[in-house]
Amino acid sequence: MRERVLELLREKQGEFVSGEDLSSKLGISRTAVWKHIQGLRREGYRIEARPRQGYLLSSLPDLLVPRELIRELARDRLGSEIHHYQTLDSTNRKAKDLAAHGAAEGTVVIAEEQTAGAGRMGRNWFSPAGKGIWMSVILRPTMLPADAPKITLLSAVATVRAIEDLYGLPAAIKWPNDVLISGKKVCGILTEMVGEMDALHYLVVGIGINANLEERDFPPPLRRRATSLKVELGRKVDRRALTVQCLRKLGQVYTLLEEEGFAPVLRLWKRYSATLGEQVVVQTPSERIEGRAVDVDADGALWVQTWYGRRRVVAGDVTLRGESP
Ligand code: BT5
Repeated sequence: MRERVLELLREKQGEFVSGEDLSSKLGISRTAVWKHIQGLRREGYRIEARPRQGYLLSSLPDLLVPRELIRELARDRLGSEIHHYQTLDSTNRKAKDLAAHGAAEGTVVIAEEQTAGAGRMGRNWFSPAGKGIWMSVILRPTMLPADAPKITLLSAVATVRAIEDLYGLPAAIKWPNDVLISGKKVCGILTEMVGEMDALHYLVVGIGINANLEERDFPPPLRRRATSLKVELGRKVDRRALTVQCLRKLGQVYTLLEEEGFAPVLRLWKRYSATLGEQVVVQTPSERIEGRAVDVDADGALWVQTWYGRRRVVAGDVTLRGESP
């Protein structure tokens, strides 16, 4: 019933709808209408109430409410099921839980705030309330576990395209998983896989985008290296539109991978790369490699030309020349 009250208010957005109208259209009492209005207000909908005029929906909540996202994603591949939380330790952790219990491909977990947002290799991801997009998507691709890194590259492409489409900002990808604007990190991606040696069960793609953080919101050690869309644009962004666009692009590039293989995805990745051609230092789990980033191959691995030959890197952290580590 709450949904139907909202639908009627939405139809008349900008105009008052009388309580009497609502109660007769829905076949409920005016007190019941009032209760639903109160419920919607608690969810963050701004609804004005005036004697004799009724109710007016003046704004939607600045929250990533599933109902608002699902409406927009009705014709898309991902996001038909969305779990939204005010606070979670980590959306990746929650998504893994749900996937382990059979959640379908395309299920999305979103939190307004994460208390233990995860980066790669046990690092933390700073995720303050209401300021970013902290979300995880469950995918169940038919691929080998060794192919999972391709999904990280693919997700970075999708995010860059969403940012470019909505804001015209020149975002670029630092191998493997960072999205940068003006050389600073605006988004990080953490892909986690659950499977056996030769069978991938599912993947969780965690995407963290700094949407509306101000420079002062970042802890001091991050300030030099991190940025947000708000900082870059000089205005607040609509987190809902950004979430929708990211999921839409992710679905599209994922379909491209399934239909045409990794080659076209890799071409896109290279177009947005901030890494290729650059002098880099790569810290892998076992060593430090210095040289020029010359290629990313069909498996998503980075090739570095060093003074002693070419090296292939499958996992590691890249520092670009001029960037502080
Ligand atoms: C990443 O790791 O960049 C992956 C981040 C993935 C976060 C998303 S949010 C939704 C989902 N749920 C989760 O729990 N995680 C995912 P890595 O490349 O290891 O980078 C981590 C490093 O980035 C940290 O050590 C900091 O230096 C820096 N960092 C932390 N928070 C940041 C932020 N909000 N913006 C920019 N840089 C940040």
